[in-house]
Amino acid sequence: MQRDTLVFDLIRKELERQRHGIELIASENFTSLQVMQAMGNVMTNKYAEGYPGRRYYAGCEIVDQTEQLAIDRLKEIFGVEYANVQPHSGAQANAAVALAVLQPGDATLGLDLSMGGHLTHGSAVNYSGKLYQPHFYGVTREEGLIDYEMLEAKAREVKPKLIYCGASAYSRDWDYARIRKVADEVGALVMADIAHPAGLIAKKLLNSPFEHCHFVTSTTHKTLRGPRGGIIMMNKDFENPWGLKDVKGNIRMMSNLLDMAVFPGIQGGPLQHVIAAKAVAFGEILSDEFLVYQKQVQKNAQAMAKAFVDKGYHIISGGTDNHLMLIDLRNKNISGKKAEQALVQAEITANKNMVPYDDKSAFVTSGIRFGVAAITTRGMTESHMPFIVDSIDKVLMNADDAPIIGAVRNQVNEFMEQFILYPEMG
Ligand code: DSN
Repeated sequence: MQRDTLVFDLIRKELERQRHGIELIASENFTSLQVMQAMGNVMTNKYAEGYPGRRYYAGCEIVDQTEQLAIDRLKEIFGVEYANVQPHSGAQANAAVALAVLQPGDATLGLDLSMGGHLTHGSAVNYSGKLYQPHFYGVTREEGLIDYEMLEAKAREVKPKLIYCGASAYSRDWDYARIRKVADEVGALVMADIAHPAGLIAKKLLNSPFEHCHFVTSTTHKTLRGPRGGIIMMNKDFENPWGLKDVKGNIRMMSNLLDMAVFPGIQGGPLQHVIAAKAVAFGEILSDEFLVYQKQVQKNAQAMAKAFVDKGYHIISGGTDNHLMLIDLRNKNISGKKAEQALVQAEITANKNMVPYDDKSAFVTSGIRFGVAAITTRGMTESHMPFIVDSIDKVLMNADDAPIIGAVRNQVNEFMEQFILYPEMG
């Protein structure tokens, strides 16, 4: 068969784009070469519905071993009793927890999307807002911090069955113990979605949700730096408190209900090639090198936040504990949409984002989100952050000036030459 040069040429162009630009999308990263190689392998050919040792297909002896390795390594990383590595994405992981725990129409409580939350935590346009009865908490107007008093008041008022914590655009750590306390009071279960800070939690640089939250979900490709995918974990497997039943009417352990919610609940065949790549990534996360990386992520984020503050930018909550920051651009008279578009011209990639109490729509927004996980993987340290912030500032303050933006782009491309990406790819 003829090689499909059309597609492979585009893949090559994407490699060049990634090499030459500054990647600041907070949910992105660069996998190691071995993680990427593990993803493109013959396991993509294998059907393996079910779980290791109990599949609906023959010939699963080898993929059983990679999946078991991924499960064992993930349990070791977070010190947990239960792990499911099959969710195709974070959204799927969250859907599986909801399916296992909730009945249609049940009340849920999550961080409002417009305050930094996630679509799958009850947004009206997502299954989580259509099938269930979503309620929301927010952040305080002044400090931009999770409004725990509001969360507690809402929980007492609506008595949710499930409380979501975790966010897509929140730069501070979480008080999981406080959330669990009110959850116990109102009879709710708690799910932490740690997709963004998972790498920092893995290396104990942020609070651990595991002893306080019944379920923890994550993606594997953000700060965990693995292939795209999702995971579900529980600190301890537990007998479900409400006697939740499987389809046959049997009361099961939560691990059984979660496994069944992933398959056959919401997914069919697991992506065994991606699970192999997850196993490789989890091996990397267990290394000491990964701790060095995560510490640098935190230092870079703090250095970047400081450089922005020094230039008069308004960071929501005033700074960051993790790998990202959300900037309210209203005092700079530029929308998030325009900022994103101007930055792309300079080959700086970031995404527009609503800020708390935004007066603009989700398509325009008043904010922009920056994350440093990807540039830290490229080898950047605190000393490189001022150049990046200067470049961003120059673009945003001259968003309609093509020659100035062109000059910044040239400087960005030259700057990036020192951070080699995938040299093995030529
Ligand atoms: N909301 C996406 C992000 O944080 O970029 C992930 O689902």
